[in-house]
Amino acid sequence: MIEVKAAPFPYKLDPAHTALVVIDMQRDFVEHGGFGESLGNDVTRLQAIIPTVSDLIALFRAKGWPILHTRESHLPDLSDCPPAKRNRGDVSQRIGDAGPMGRLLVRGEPGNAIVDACAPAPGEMVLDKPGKGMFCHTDCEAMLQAAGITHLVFAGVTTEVCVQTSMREANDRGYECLLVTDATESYFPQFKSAAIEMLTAQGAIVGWATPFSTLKEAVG
Ligand code: TIU
Repeated sequence: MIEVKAAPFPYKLDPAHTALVVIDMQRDFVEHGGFGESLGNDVTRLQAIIPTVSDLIALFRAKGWPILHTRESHLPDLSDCPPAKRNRGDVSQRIGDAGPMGRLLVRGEPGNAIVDACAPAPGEMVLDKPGKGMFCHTDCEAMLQAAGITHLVFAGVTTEVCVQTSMREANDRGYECLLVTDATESYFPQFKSAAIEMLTAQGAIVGWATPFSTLKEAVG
């Protein structure tokens, strides 16, 4: 076990059974004209973490540890997008509507691609998910079990929406979870800090949090 300094106390990382989960680093959330902007958000806030997420991915590649990339996406016929999700935000620019990067949040469209700096390499796991959480209506649990994964290191966007939901789902399924604090971002700084506090409070009720430099130092 590798001990990583973290909040609220050291996280024990099992190097043979740990995967990096990079949540939704898609053009739809970080570039102009995508789904994130259609919801009224300032997407430039999220662009700041791209170099750190890229360095984190490089660290896991150098170690030979598995990486799972998720994409929030819907089928072209939107049969996996319930009205409870589609009828939110600006109704003139809903999921499935045409935008400058193709149809918003639709699988295979240019805007649905992961940004180049964080793009999956051949052989890495890629998971399309229709919800916020990575276990909802996906094969995530089977994929992780097949790879023998018990520990998950989280990065990506947005902290309090898809990252937090996925981390909560993972903890409920028995995974030991660590969030890399400068490899995740929110459109709302106060929501990011609140999410990290909520996840780590009460003796790591959901999991642990640490910055990238601390993780890198620990794993060597
Ligand atoms: N809106 C927002 O903050 N996030 C999302 O809709 N999806 C993800 O977090 N990936």
